[in-house]
Amino acid sequence: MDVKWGASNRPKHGQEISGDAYVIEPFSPHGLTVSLIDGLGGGAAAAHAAQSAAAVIRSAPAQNPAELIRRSHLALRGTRGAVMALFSYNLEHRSVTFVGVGNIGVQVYSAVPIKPISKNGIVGYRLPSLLKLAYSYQPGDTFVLYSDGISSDFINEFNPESAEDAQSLAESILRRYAKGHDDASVVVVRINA
Ligand SMILES: [Mn+2]
Repeated sequence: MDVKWGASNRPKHGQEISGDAYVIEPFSPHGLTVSLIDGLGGGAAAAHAAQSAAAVIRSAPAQNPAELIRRSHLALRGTRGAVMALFSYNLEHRSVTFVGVGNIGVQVYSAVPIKPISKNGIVGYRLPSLLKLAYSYQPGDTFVLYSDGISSDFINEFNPESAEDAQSLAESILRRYAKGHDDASVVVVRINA
């Protein structure tokens, strides 16, 4: 596959466990589902909510992203709830769909503008009408999902032409831009140039 990915997740200062979770799940024959989930609040209760949504996605990564969010909404009833965003790639057709609920940051460095937006809401409590966005991507494009524990300052300071691999990119964004007072996580998907 002409794609590489990486991720980094760190609890806020003083916590053992992060309330953020991510999923990076290839599926047959040319699919890749990538999601970042931020459980509301912090600690074990937030982690439980985020991990519940992650389990829903891992159990059916080929399912369309809006359906995965609806299933997560049902699975998260009675939990703290979560915000989440999801990309589903077709690596053969170089197409990707996006669905997001709540404040997961999305930055795409792309040859043709790709600017997904999420609807306001909380998975598990208030599910908005879901907006499924579809894009074509190009070789060399880089997709970044990040939780609100990461400062969006990285957007203008990161050089998308850099040869850094996806994993070191995720780690360096987290190291330099994590706010400290919240769980922080970054997922990077780089399409090979
Ligand atoms: Mn957060």
